[in-house]
Amino acid sequence: MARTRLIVVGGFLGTGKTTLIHRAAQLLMQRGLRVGLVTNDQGVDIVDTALAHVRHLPVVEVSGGCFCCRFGDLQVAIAHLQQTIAPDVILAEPVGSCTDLAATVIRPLRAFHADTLDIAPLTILLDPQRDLQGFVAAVHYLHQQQLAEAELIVVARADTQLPAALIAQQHVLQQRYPERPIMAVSSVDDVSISRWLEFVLTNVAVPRALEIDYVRYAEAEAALGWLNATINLTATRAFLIDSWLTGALFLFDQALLAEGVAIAHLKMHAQTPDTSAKVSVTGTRYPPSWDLLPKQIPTTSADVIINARVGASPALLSNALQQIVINSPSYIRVTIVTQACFQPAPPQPTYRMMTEENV
Ligand SMILES: Nc1nc2c(ncn2[C@@H]2O[C@H](COP(=O)(O)OP(=O)(O)OP(=O)(O)O)[C@@H](O)[C@H]2O)c(=O)[nH]1
Ligand SMILES: [Mg+2]
Repeated sequence: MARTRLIVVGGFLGTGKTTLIHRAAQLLMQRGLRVGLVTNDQGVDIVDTALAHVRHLPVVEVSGGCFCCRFGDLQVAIAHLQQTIAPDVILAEPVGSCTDLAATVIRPLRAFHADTLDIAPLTILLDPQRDLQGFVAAVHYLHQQQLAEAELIVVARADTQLPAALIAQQHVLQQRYPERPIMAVSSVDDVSISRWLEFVLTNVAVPRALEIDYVRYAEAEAALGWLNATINLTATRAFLIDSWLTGALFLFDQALLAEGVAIAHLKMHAQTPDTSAKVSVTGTRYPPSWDLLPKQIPTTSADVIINARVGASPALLSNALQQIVINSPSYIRVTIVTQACFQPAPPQPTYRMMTEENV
């Protein structure tokens, strides 16, 4: 079997992992390379997977738990891509509330699949403007651990900051995390993505040794509320899907704001008979950002996937979803098809290899 380069891109919820991976995949495909994606989530019905399908990017998902707890499923996903499309490159995105990837994902993959996989240095994305206020201390700990195990720190969303601020942030990061490459990337700047690709295509992983306090890690996971839902819209009058999504985001945001709940990432994907849409909000009162702007074709039906990750109990998320159902315009009937609200369980990795000796 031909060798595959595996690039794992981690980082906190909503930092920009999927956006970077999708654009990088498109750039690699333009170079004539075969590329596959692996998505990951604690639940099923994953917006990131739906978006990959719309963009015609080959994708396999590992659902119902993070890569470390579903290591067998990750192996199956990689093998499936290797057998079906023989990818030169696989880009894999672990859940944004995941850490200890070096010990639980990278080292086990090196131990069992060195014959077919070349594993790139672990990239961790950081959004320096991200405000984690509103999240409990354990979530801050999780965020720090993610960065501490990075082999490459990518300062994401470089386009949203002044050059001087970017330089200052990289300087601070370099002092906090010495001996580590740091680069700034914007997902709307192909030059910066190519620079990142150059690094992860030509270097190999040297996983860092990191002691993680699993009690605090589990506390962080438990402090997050997760909602994965699919809903169906049917209307007696045609409507524009972007208007409906804008209203739904507002209703959801308001319901959480009323309870003082911090949003990590709220994303929605919609499919009508004629067009697709995808929109995200990565903080309370943050403006929506559109990753798929739908065609302005009125519709009377749509299927919507909603993924929300917030700093609150699942019950509040269920209530926020109800606000969308109750407050949609009367001519649009909103039916919840599937709904899963939960707190991620304490991580129980299949393997935990603390040193290279295990490899
Ligand atoms: N301006 C700008 N926006 C970005 C950039 N990268 C991501 N975004 C936006 O941020 C939002 C969240 O990005 P995602 O790529 O979905 O983030 P993620 O890390 O995959 O999120 P999770 O999978 O939920 O952890 C999207 O709406 C993107 O358009 C960037 O470089 N610049
Ligand atoms: Mg993502």
